[in-house]
Amino acid sequence: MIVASAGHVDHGKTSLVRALTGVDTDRLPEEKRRGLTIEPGFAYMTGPQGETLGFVDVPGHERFVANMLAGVAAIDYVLLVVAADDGVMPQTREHVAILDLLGIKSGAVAISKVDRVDAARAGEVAGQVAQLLDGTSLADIPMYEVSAVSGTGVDALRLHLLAAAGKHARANTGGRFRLSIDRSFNLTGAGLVVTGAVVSGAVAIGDHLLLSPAGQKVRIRDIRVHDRPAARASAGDRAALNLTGDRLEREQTPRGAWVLDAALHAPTRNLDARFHLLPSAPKPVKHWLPVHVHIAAGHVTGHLALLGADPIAPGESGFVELILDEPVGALWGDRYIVRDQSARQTLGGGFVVNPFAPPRGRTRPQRRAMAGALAIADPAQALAALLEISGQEIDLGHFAIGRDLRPEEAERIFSAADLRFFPAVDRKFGVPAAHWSALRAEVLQALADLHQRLTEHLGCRENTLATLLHSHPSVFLLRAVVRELIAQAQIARTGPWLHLPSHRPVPGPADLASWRQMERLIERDALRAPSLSALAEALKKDTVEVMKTLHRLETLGLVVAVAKNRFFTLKQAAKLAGIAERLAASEREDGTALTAAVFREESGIGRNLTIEVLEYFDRAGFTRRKGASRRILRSSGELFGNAGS
Ligand SMILES: Nc1nc2c(ncn2[C@@H]2O[C@H](COP(=O)(O)OP(=O)(O)O)[C@@H](O)[C@H]2O)c(=O)[nH]1
Ligand SMILES: [Mg+2]
Repeated sequence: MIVASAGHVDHGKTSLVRALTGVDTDRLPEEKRRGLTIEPGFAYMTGPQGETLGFVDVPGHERFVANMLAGVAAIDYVLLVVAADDGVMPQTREHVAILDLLGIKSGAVAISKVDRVDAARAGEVAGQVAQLLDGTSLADIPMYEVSAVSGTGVDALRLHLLAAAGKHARANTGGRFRLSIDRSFNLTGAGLVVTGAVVSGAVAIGDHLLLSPAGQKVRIRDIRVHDRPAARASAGDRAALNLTGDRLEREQTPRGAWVLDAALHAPTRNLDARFHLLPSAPKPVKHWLPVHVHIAAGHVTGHLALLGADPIAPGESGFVELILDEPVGALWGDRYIVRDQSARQTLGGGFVVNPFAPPRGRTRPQRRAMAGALAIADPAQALAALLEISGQEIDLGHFAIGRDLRPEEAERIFSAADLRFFPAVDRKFGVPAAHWSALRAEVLQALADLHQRLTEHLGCRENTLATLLHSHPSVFLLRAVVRELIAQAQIARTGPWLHLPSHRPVPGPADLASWRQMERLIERDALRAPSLSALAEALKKDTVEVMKTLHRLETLGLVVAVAKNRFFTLKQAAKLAGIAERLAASEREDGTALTAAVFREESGIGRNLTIEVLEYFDRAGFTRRKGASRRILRSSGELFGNAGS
């Protein structure tokens, strides 16, 4: 069990830890000189039954609250020290508020320096402390009157702490491994060592992990737990890990960084969170308040944005988005503390409900409702509540990481919810099945309406379709639904146009005559379509007139505008797409399949046309360029139907 001290400066925290353990935790020369704790210090002891107690002794001075926060991050037992002569002082209050916000429920109070006061005064201070703790997470914890000078009460307190350690249930040993770094240093001969509290899971020598948010791969070379060599460390331990890794730098291990299982690496700068504003805060929280956010052992600057319109008044709670100036690693339920811009005062804090805040819609009521649903602790219930409100897709990968769900567990929860799954750029999304079917129906209806009102057009582009829908689906969701409808032949795509398969606009007699003539000319050189001016010349017509006709033929789905001054027949475009598809499927020795050089060779359309066509394919969402080659995003059949065969 790890015990953190807390309380006002000079109230005897360091002296008491020394009296309990025999270890002086003020180890820095400056601390010795000033008789003042600046950095968290550490001490360990073992009881008669082998119970281990670790102490984190934190500074009490108001200037070092950030260091105090680093010390109490991830501990679960507190020793609140209040001097019997001074009684409750400002940092006694601030520390208690912080411990309450961090949700720390176990601990003991030491009324210290009782050698300086009479019994009545000690009792009076005990009363003050009880009043202060009333209504907090630490209400009703036991109190001990002690003196580090005379030794009064020290043995009784030590016995109590050892008994508590014996009974103490380890936190989150089931989760994946996470350790919040509070110190790092280079040790001659060993290399980089980081220390901190293991928040979840376990680690063994030889394990491969990641530094987050840096993303640096590391291997665990050596482990010490509570200052002794160990083969493994697990949740609830304080550990020192000796790390190795290619290009590993100490800069990658600042206070507040994590050593973690690679599956939990998800740096973020935007988090939705539950926030409680302390009653002591000077004024309500308004939108975009500049703050210091303390999360795990570290802190970053950033802003608080309100989710919803109403300011949060002192003593009240609400949902906020934390917008951070630098990325942090954080998961669902992680506690955080907010201090004011000048880092003088603790304003409040709470816990993270969504480490991956949506980029938009902060003021929409739906966003607040989503945060509320995500605040639910049980993942299955949270997902159900979320689906009820959102109707939008849910990033299931993010959901699983945020809650540290194992793949089996995630699968079980997702399949129990009535979801439709769909992929988008290496990610997996889900929407309520009912929402999916409603969107299908809406798409079919929108196209039917469009065809009725715009008889001379074959259809509309996908982004135009999006604007015709009242449900405002995301690009990913609409694309997935359209893809399914095309696969089931409920709708068709011809070139850029989406339409109902039955819809065939009939060209007027003049357009039909032009088309017959033009088709022959455009296809005269196989796949090499002529430029607009060459076509006009061949037709002995004015370029602008030819252009007008081509645009009409384009809306009829007969030609596609590959570039501003070049039109291909749909059949040519489909054939070219077929070539691209074939090339992409046949992997070459150098790993590049669909390159411009190879495409030019296969199609015989020459250098300039090759570039025009491939860039058109990129714009049409058929291919995506990566370096010299391209990969296929959707089938040519999905884009051009069977016009090429
Ligand atoms: N008389 C008396 N003085 C104490 C006791 N504990 C600490 N002190 C003195 O109080 C001062 C502050 O103690 P320290 O442990 O550094 O307090 P911290 O700032 O809370 O860590 C030092 O001068 C100590 O010698 C005690 O039990 N009795
Ligand atoms: Mg001290």
